[in-house]
Amino acid sequence: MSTLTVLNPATEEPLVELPEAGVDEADRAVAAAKAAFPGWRAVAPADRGRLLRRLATLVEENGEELALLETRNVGKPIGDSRGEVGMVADVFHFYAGAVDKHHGETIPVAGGVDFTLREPLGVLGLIVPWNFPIAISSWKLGPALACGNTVVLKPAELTPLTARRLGELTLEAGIPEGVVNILVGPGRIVGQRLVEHPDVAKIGFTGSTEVGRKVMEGAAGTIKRVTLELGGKSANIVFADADLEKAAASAPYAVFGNAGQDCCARSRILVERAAYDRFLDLLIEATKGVKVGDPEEPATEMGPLISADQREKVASYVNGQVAFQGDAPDGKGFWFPCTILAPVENSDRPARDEIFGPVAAVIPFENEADAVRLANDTPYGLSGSIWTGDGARALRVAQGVESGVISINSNTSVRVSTPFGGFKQSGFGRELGMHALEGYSEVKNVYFATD
Ligand code: TXE
Repeated sequence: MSTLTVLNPATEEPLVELPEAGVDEADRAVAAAKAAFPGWRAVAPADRGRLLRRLATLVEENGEELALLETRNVGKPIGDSRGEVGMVADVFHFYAGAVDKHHGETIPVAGGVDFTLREPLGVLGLIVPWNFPIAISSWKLGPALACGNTVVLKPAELTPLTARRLGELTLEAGIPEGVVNILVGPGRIVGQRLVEHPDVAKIGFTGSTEVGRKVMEGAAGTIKRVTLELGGKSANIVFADADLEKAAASAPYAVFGNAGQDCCARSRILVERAAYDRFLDLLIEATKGVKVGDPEEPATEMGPLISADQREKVASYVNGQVAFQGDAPDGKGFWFPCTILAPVENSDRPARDEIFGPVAAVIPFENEADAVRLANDTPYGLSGSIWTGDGARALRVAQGVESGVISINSNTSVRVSTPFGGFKQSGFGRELGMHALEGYSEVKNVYFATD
C-alpha cells in the first residue's frame, strides 16, 4: 500500500506517514457500512440520541488534544481550533436532541389515513475539504447518524488527522463498529469510487466547484443523491451610513480569517463611493492589527496557507492594485501576508475567482441598486454581509442578494441551529440546523385504507 505524508504547514515538517487507501479499501469501507446499516437504523431513537450525546461529551473531554491536532495539521490559530472543536461538540449535542424531533406528517385524504415516514438513506459517502476538517466532518456526520445512516467519511488528503481521531471517538462513545468508517486516500481515486459505488446512496460533498461538478456527473450513473457545498466569492456591502469604524474593524477577520481559506470569506468588499476613501483608510489600519504568526501561540489570528501549491495560486492574484500588504514570517511555512487590492473593478480577476487566500478586493459602488447588481454579478452565491444604519434598506438588500446566508451589521455565517448552504454555483442542499436532516433522509408516504 502506498503512503501519504502529512505536513505541518507552519513548519513544512512531516507530522506522520499514513497508509493511503485505494479502490479496494474504499469498497471494504462501503461493505462495512452496508453491513452495519440494519443494526444502526434499528437502534431506538432515544438510544441513538444518547450515543451522539456521548460522542459530544468525548469531543469536549478531548477538546484540547483535537484542537492542537487541527492546528498542527491545518496551520490554523489555536484559538480558532478551540472554537471549532467546541462547535463540533455542540453539533453532536444538537443532533443528539434532533433524533426524535424529526417528524413525519399526517395528510387529510379520502377513504383512509395518510402519513409520511422519514427513513434513512443507507450508506453515505461524506467528502470533506482541508480548510475546516473537523468542523465540516461533524456538520455531515451529525445529521447523517441522527437519521440512522451509516457512513464512509473521506477527509482531504492534506488534513486527515482530526477525522481519524473522531472516528476513534465514535467507537469509544459506543457507536457500533462499521457505522462510521474513515477512509484516508486521494479524492480522484477513493472519492471518485464513493461517488460511483452502487451501494452508496448519497454523497455529502464540500470542496471546490470544479470537483463538485465531477461529483454531480459521477452520481448521475446511479441517480445518487448529492448535496454540494462549494466555493464562494461573497460580498461585504458597506453603505456610507453604516458604523464605518465597526464595519472596518470587523472586515479583516471576514476575509483574512483562516488565512482566507474559507468558502464564506467576504473577499469582495463593496463600499459606497461617498465613504470609499475613509473606509479604505480604516480597513488598512484595522488590517495592520491582524496578528500573523505561529499558530500555536494563543494571540495569533492568522497562520500560513495549507500548502505550497495554494500559496502559488494565491500569489498569482497579486500583481498590481496593491493598496496594502502586511507582514508574514520568513523561512519555513506556507506564509502569505494580508493583502488589500484597491480600487478593483468587479470584472477584474481577483473579484471573479475564489482566491482562497488572504486577499481582499475593495470595489466602489454608486447606490443601493448598484450594490445589489455588483453583489450578484458572480457565479457564486454562498454568503455575504450588509452594513448600514437604515433597517429598511438592510432588509431590501438582504432580499436582493442571491446567496444562501447573509448577515446584517455582522460578518458571521455559521451557527449550529441555522441552515447553511449556497445559491447558484455555490451548491445546493443545506447543512446544520433541522434543515440538514432533509438531506440525510427520504420521505416515504403511507396510505392506510379505512373503509
Ligand atoms: O479542493 P477539492 P482542493 C476551493 C478553493 C481551493 C480549491 C482547491 O478555491 O483553492 O477549491 O482545493 C476530494 N471525486 N475549495 O483542490 O479538490 C478531495 O480529496 C471525489 C473550496 O483541495 O475540491 C477532498 O476531500 N472527491 C472549499 C475534497 O474533494 C474528490 C473547500 C475537496 O477537495 C475528487 C476546499 C473526485 N474526483 C477547497 N477530487 C469550500 N467551499 O470550503 C478531489 N476530491
